[in-house]
Amino acid sequence: MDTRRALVAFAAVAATLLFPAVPASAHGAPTSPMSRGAACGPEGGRAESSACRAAIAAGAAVREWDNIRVARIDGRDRERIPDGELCSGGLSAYRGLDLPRADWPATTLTAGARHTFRYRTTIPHKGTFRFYVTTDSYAPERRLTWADVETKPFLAVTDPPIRDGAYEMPGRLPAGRTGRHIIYVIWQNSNTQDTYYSCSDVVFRAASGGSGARTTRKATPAASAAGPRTLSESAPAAGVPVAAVTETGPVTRPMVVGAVAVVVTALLATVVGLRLRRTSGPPPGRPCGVRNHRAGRRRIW
Ligand SMILES: [Cu+2]
Repeated sequence: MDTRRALVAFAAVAATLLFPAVPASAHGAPTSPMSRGAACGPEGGRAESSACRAAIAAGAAVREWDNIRVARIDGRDRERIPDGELCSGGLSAYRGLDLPRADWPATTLTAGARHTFRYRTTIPHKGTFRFYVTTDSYAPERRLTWADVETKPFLAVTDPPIRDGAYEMPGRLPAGRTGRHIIYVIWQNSNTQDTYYSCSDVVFRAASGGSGARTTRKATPAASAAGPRTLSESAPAAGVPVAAVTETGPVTRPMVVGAVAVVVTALLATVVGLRLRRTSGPPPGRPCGVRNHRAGRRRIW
């Protein structure tokens, strides 16, 4: 009975590893505040908005919303990314994200308030995130140029922790802004040659007078203490061989069961090994080799 249950467990684990319900996504993009690519992508829930439809029609590979990256920029963002193409990183596959529109899906935020910025990833890289806000010259109906982006980031974080599949960066939103703006995020990798670009549309409401900058923070940290670890890629293999060996009963059945368990374990080890090798990324100084984790899916550009 126990062996059967154990085998079912092995099969379930193997199936999860071999056929994950959600395809692994590459690289990353901001999800709080939500970036254009992420909002229009399959998991963003805003693909049907008129802005996203127009972007996709103009060319926006939103299925790879997390792949807006350019190699060998080395911090020369303003020299290398042309005016009017900031949101696409100058990549033609994402040119629809550059459309000047006042109706991009936007996150409403309080100017000057604390905010936990989130940048979704499942393939971690080392590097520095820099968050910039648009200046008062920004007008949504005009193409975004470097002159519309402040020269100094209001937040810069190197190698933040990953929680629930996203880099988490507590910070403070820029003060003195009202209305529609863009938070422009540059993620410069240090263990690959890539730099990632993204535009997050936001609407700043003025801080309510009197209460100052204090905001009621949601009690999310509890989850990290007691909640289940979601990154369980390497965990399942640990208990596998033990369960097969401790089986008691007739001599022949355990041997068959043991042989099956060995095969399953070897399979698991291979899969886990491949996954670990993939997540560890390329050595420093080389471009990220993970071009498209949704390989096999049709490109839409
Ligand atoms: Cu990558």
